[in-house]
Amino acid sequence: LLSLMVAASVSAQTSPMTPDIPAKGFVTPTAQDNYDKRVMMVPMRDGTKLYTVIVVPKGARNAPILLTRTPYDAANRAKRMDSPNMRDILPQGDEVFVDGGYIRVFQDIRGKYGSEGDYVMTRPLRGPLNNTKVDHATDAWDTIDWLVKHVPESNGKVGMLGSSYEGFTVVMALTNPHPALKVAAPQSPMIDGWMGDDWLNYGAFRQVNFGYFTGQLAKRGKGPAIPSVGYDDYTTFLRAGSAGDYARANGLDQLPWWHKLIEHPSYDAFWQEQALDARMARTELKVPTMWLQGLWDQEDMWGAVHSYAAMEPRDTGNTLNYLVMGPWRHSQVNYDGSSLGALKFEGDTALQFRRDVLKPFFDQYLVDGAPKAQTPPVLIYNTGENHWDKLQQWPRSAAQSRPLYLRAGGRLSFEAPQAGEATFEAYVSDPAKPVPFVPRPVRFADRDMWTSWLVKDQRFVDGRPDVLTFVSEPLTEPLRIGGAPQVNLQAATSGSDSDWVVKLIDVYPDQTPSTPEMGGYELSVSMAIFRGRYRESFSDPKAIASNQVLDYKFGLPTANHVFQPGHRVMVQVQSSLFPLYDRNPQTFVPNIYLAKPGDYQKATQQVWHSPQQASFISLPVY
Ligand code: PG9
Repeated sequence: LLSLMVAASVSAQTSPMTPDIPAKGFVTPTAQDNYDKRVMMVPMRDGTKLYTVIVVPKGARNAPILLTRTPYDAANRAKRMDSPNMRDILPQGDEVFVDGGYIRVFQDIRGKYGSEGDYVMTRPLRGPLNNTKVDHATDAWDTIDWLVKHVPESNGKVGMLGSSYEGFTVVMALTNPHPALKVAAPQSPMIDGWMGDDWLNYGAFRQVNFGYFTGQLAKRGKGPAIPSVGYDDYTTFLRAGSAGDYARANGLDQLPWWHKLIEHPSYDAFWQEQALDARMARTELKVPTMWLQGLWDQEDMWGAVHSYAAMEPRDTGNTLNYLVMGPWRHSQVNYDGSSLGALKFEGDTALQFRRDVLKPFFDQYLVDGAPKAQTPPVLIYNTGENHWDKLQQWPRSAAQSRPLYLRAGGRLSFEAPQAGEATFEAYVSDPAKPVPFVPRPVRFADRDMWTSWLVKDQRFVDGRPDVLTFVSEPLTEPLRIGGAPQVNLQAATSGSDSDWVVKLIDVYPDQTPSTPEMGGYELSVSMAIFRGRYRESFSDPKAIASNQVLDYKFGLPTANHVFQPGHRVMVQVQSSLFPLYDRNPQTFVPNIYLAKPGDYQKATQQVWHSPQQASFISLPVY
């Protein structure tokens, strides 16, 4: 009897041989999710459908929509982790908006990931470079139009934000905004790829982009990385030769984008037509816009601040054009902003901004009945005194341009060079031994290195025979700068082309008892590389007359810094930043991307500091 009872109870249970993968498929219970995630293919005017993820808080009514258009996989952007909580599935930067009950939308731009259509890198606006009927302005318009008609929980108001490429798509939407687009925050937007954002800096090419090209362009989804043949990218790139040689060896000449780049080495119509700051200067101001970037933004140092400047003259009421610059690396605004490399700030500056400034600003325009936010026209972190500055305009109205002179004997002073002093300093720039941009071994794939390299202690090159160093006496009072320092270099080269790298550096006192590791630290406050062939014209490069002292004028990135008493100011001058930037062969060739091994020649560089040929940096002092 007992054995009969056991058999009966076993047969009522799951047989040991029941297949363990359910025939009906497995359904994750969603009942407890506090959000509803919808994936829609949203139709554009040309019939192309774009993959759109819409995350709606459960029970939402009259909620605003926050939209980001991305080339970086919308599905993934809305899936930080698996969780029933909307706050967990969305990126860290969105948390304040989730807490505020926003509907969140991510959309793949045409041609990437789940979206239909063809992909064109930073697709130009319709016009001379784009003869189709669509661009990111029309796609944003069509998307917003669809969203306000098809998301019943929304109040019909849309805000756009996003960083970098996602910031670029925000700006594209602003060139012809849909009436429901009520507010925007382009964060580190790619605005001018030739002048300083992403691809080049004043004509010098950033080789770190090669991995980005294969990742973005080899396929619709995520493409492959470039296999690393050695541990030190310095060696790898040096052995490869020119950027063109490296590209060919690694298959990049299969990518049309690479051909577009090398066919337009100079600032020709291809680049000028795409420069969005120039475009925004001609665009009617309609949407309150908060331009945003990091003060040490290693990718998009140009865009936001120049776009703000382009629009500012027309924002007479100070109600539509805003600027925010934090002590951040690229896109750090959306993560933790307590530190960058060796620098520590007063709390989580990124969270402070998102919670106390960005969110109230968006609420004002998007949330029905929200109060007017107390948004300063300019909010910029003071990197020497470690606090936020709220200002009416940028650059600071009080800032006066004051020349800081390079002087004989490696000195730096506000007094101009005197007669009788040595008149120049010289060094040999050897393309076979370029100056590294970070200590070797260089690993482009090392994210910590890449995100913090602009604040690296510059002592690692100070003293190299091919780096000139000019340094002031310890300051007896604070030196306050607010604006973009301007380089005025009087320099000669024995070659017929040359790069000039200038760094403005804050040298900490030898001893800093509370932070001993910062003793003597050489913090670059602002730096840039300038390709000498563009001395007279960015669009029409010319060979440099050898051994003639010529002036090189260019702007450094914006700084809001106080050099503290006891600190010294330093300027370093060198002719390469490798392998981040491709080497200048120092012999004039039609196209540096395609330089041949024999074109690379040593050159003797002279930096002049005579009374007649004085080199200086104009500092925006206040
Ligand atoms: N800096 C990246 C990028 C922007 C625009 C074009 C290409 C690359 C980014 O972080 O999106």
